[in-house]
Amino acid sequence: MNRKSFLVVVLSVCLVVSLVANVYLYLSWKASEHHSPDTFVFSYGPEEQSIVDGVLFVNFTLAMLDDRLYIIVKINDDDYSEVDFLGLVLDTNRNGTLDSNVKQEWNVAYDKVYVAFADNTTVAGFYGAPGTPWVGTSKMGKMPGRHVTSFESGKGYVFKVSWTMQELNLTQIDTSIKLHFSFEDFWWGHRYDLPKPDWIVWGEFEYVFG
Ligand SMILES: [Ca+2]
Ligand SMILES: [Ca+2]
Repeated sequence: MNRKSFLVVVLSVCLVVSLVANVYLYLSWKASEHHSPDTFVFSYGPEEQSIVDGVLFVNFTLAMLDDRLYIIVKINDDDYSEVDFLGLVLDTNRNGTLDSNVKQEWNVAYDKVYVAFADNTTVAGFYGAPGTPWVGTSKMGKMPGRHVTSFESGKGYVFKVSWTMQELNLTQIDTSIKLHFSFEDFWWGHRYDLPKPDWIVWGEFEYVFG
């Protein structure tokens, strides 16, 4: 190989390496632009709840894709009831805390409270009377929800719901949102009495999406 051919080979190799590096960088950039889903798992032992005999798991998977927040929640409840529900509170008034909406003053921007019944209906929800940190439901006004629920014996529930950034009052500079959840399992007498704490689990977390 003469000197000229050798240089051509070296330059060709450099070009290929550069091309591969650029493709890799492009793919990395694409990957970071599309935030990968995040998972949050909560567990409640038999001493903390009466919903299942063993440990109850509430498994959140969230993803911010194309300006839409997707939420998937798996709960290993062992029996279906149309009035089992997942309550969600999202910090949509963007003050960094999850606020009670029980008082409902006309000039206050409240956080979003969403009730996802197992039968895909929803109703007005109320969050956070002092000392009762779970979501309560209105007795009237049940309507089709925007969520989709499935129940499989031996596995439990999967709740799926999504909102646009605009619906959640999020802008491009926002990088996280705080959430509260409550899951309430049906028990006999449920409709005529106060909720029983051991039929409810709840938790809070902050989802960082950028
Ligand atoms: Ca149940
Ligand atoms: Ca708030």
